[in-house]
Parts: sequence; C-alpha cells; structure tokens
Amino acid sequence: MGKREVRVGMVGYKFMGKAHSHAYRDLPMFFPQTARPVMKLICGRDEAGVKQAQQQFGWEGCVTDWRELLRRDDIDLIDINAPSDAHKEIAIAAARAGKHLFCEKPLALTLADARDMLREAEAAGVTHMVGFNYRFAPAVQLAKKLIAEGRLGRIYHFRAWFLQDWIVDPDFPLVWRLQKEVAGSGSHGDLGAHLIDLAHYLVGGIDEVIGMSETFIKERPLPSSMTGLSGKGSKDGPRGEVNVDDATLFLARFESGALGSFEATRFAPGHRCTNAFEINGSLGSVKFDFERMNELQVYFTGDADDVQGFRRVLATDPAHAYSEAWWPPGHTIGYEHTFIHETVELMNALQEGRRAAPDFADGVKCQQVLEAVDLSIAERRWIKTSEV
Ligand code: 4PW
Repeated sequence: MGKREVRVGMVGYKFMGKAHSHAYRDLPMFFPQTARPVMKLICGRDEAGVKQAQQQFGWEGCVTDWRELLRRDDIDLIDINAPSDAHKEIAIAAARAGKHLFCEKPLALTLADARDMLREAEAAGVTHMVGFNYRFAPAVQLAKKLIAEGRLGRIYHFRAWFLQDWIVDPDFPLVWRLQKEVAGSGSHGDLGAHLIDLAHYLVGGIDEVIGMSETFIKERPLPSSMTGLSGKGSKDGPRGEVNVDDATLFLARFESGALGSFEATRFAPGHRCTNAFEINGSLGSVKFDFERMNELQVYFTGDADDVQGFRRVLATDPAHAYSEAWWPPGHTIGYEHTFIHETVELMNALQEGRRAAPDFADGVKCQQVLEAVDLSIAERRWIKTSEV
C-alpha cells in the first residue's frame, strides 16, 4: 500500500486546470476510501493569473516556474495540463526527479515525443496516467462491461464522431488550439484523440487507417492573449495562417476484424460537445452521446419479439461504475465527474502501487493512430499503424 495522501503540483490553470482542481477538491468528500490529493502548488507563467487561480481553486501556493515543483520534496505527483507543447519537457524532467505523472491528452506533439515520454517514465519507475476522461463516464464503463462480458457478441462496427462548433465564426481568433507548434494538430488530436482512445478501450487495437482532412478557414485574427475555447478576435487587426485541421475523418480496420469510422470536426453548427459512438455486435448494439452522458442506449437481439428495440439505460444505479458514491438512482452527474473518476483511478493506482489506466502507453497507442492517419492523408493511401 502506498501513502494515504498524494501531494500534487500542477502546471496549467485554465480550462483543464480548473477541471483537475475541482476533481482534487471534490474527491475526498465522495470517495473517502481513496488516497487524498493534497493541493500543494499550482504553476502558471502569468503571475497575476496563477495567483487568482490559486485562491479561486484552493491551492496552498503558486509559482511561475514549473522547475520549482520538481525541487520540492513535499510534492509526489506532477499534473501537466498546460498546452500540449509543454508536455514533453515537463514530463521527462519530472520523471527524472522521481515524480509521478498525470498528463493531459494528446500526450505530445508527435509520436516520437510520446515514445520518449513513455520510455523516461518507465525508466524512472514512476506511475503515469494520461487524461482520457471520457472513459470514466459510467455509461461508457457500462458499454465496456457489456462488451467484456460478451453480451454484445462479436463486435462488427465501431462508429464515432466528436462534433463541436466553437470556431465556425471565421473571425474567431487564432488561439493556441489552432497553432500546430503548440497543439500538434487541430480537431484530430484534440477531439479525434478521445475517439481513438475510446475505440482502443472498447474494441481493441487498430490495424490500419485511411483518412481525409480539411482546413476550411485558412486565416484568422491573431488573439490578443493566450485564450482557449473562448476568445475574441478583431475583424480589422492582423491575421495569421491556420496550420491545423478543422476536420479530420478516417476509416479503420481493427485487429479483431471489426470496422471503424471516425469523424472529428469543429465545424458542426449546433453541436457543442457531441462526443458519440455506436457499437454493433452479433448479439446487440450500444449507443452513447456525451451530451446525454448519463444514458446508454442498449439493444439485445435476444429480447422477446414484441419488445425488440433500443432501451434507454440510465447509468446512475449502484450497478453502474462509480455511481454508488454519488446520489440516489436517477440523480444525474456531469462533465466534471469524469475528471473526478479518472482522479480516483490515479489515486488508487498510486495507493496500490499498480499501473494506472489509461497510462502513457495508451497515450502512445493513440498518438500512433493519429500519426498513421496523418501519413495516410499525406500519401493518400491505407497505412498500417505498425508503419509509424
Ligand atoms: O474534451 C474536450 C477536449 O479534449 C473538450 O470538449 C474541448 O475539446 C477542450 O479540448 C477538447
């Protein structure tokens, strides 16, 4: 057994920084048996911004240089949720300093960088985890259980789509998520990465892929500050080139022989966060849509003739993962709970001295598919994931 407390130093304080901070705060109240995260230090480059976040989120202190976190012997875990270009350097230095690692997705800008991070984390013998939070919706866990127990039979199809619309306005600014040097890619690594991880988790390894992508709006106003999903550009100010994909679609053949289709786009008006999949097997199907994240639509071929059809299962009963810790059945949970559940997994892994799931190896596997799709787009052909 490891320690009952895990002292955290966190790099990043915006969207994901808030989601992670909230998870650290709420966890002890609802999961008292789990090791308790202690919110030691939060780090950000802007002194006033990080100070404000420290007070608002409830951290003990704040710093502007992440190296400070590695020097402290009262910090066990480094949580990296700064923009993607910062992941590799911080993760490798933290591993070498003997700190456990929790890193947001996509793990790195490239597959080579992700592999370096995995190798260093393994060599240091620290626990590592990557933030694929959607795995932790109880309805997704139910889909996983039905598949693992063979209740959907042989899996034929996985089709998934992650649709957003926050950059449809051509005057939306060129925020960091639209800059290849900082984000690695656009919708592909930001949204497609989640779909790929769900595919790996639910169906298994991907053998080969072929993709297509487009950047619909090629120039955007330069942002006035480091903003994320929100931001304001000026129509008349200077503009810069968008060098990431606005949408990426691909087909896949799984190692099991199942067929997959994937669509990631930020150009689907009306879709704010439609992260959805459907899986068809020989004995039934399941359907999930994150905007109705408490529900799993389930169909079994074996149902009596007169009640054939999809049923809506509300995954809030004690039979469903994590649900007993929350509210009475039918009292639903939300986005933030996926982060609390992933933190429970990380705390349990640290306490039990075992690997966390998903870990950096899963991050690498995901990055391998992202890169195989990019190569297939560049070369206009099917690519085996083993080629990259
Ligand atoms: O979960 C998604 C992220 O991975 C969020 O909806 C936004 O899109 C923020 O980054 C990606």
